[in-house]
This record gives sequence, structure tokens and C-alpha cells, in this order.
Amino acid sequence: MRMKTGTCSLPLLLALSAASSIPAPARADAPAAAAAAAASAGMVSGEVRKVDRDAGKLTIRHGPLASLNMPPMTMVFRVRDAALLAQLKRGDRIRFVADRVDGAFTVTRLEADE
Ligand SMILES: [Cu+2]
Repeated sequence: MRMKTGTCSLPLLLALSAASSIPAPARADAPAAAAAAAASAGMVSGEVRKVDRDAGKLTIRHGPLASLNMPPMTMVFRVRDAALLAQLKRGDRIRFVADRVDGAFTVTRLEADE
């Protein structure tokens, strides 16, 4: 127990002293940078296999989707905003966010992967 307390409190003290030594401007930017990183971390890479504008559906070969507990696969998603499909074509590389909406796997955000 003594060991555990010692190893836990020392890093905490170091972290606190490091934080207080950061100049004010850098500290003010940190939350925004962290939020941006978190947002892009939720995006998953994929490749468009089929675009079905009439049905508002998109077939994507996607990488691991941790949020939905899915391994890489090719599958059909609903698309929440059909306007997202307008620019897409088979073979496009994309980054997207998928969620379960009314029980259906649905793309809620999508952008081109440059
Ligand atoms: Cu899947």
C-alpha cells in the first residue's frame, strides 16, 4: 500500500507543477486542441463501394469501428443527411462517423479523406 500511494502521488505532483509552469497563452489553447483531437479520433477511414442516392444508403469498406464494436468490413449504412451523398462516388476515400440511429447503422458525419 505504501508503494502504491508513493507511485501515484509523485506523478500527480509532477503533473501539477508542470501545468503551472506553462505560459498562459499555451494553456488557453490546450482545451481547443484537445477537443479537435478528440473529434478527429472519432472519425473512421473508409472507402466508398456503392452510393444509393434514392435509398439514402452508402456501402462503405471501413476500418475498425470501436464505438460500434465492429471489425473492419464492407457494409451498408444509412446516411442521416442525403446531401452527404451528392459528391460521393465509388472508390472515394472518406473519413466518417457512424452511430446507431433507430436501430440502424447510420453515417452521421462524413468528409473526404485527402
Ligand atoms: Cu461494419
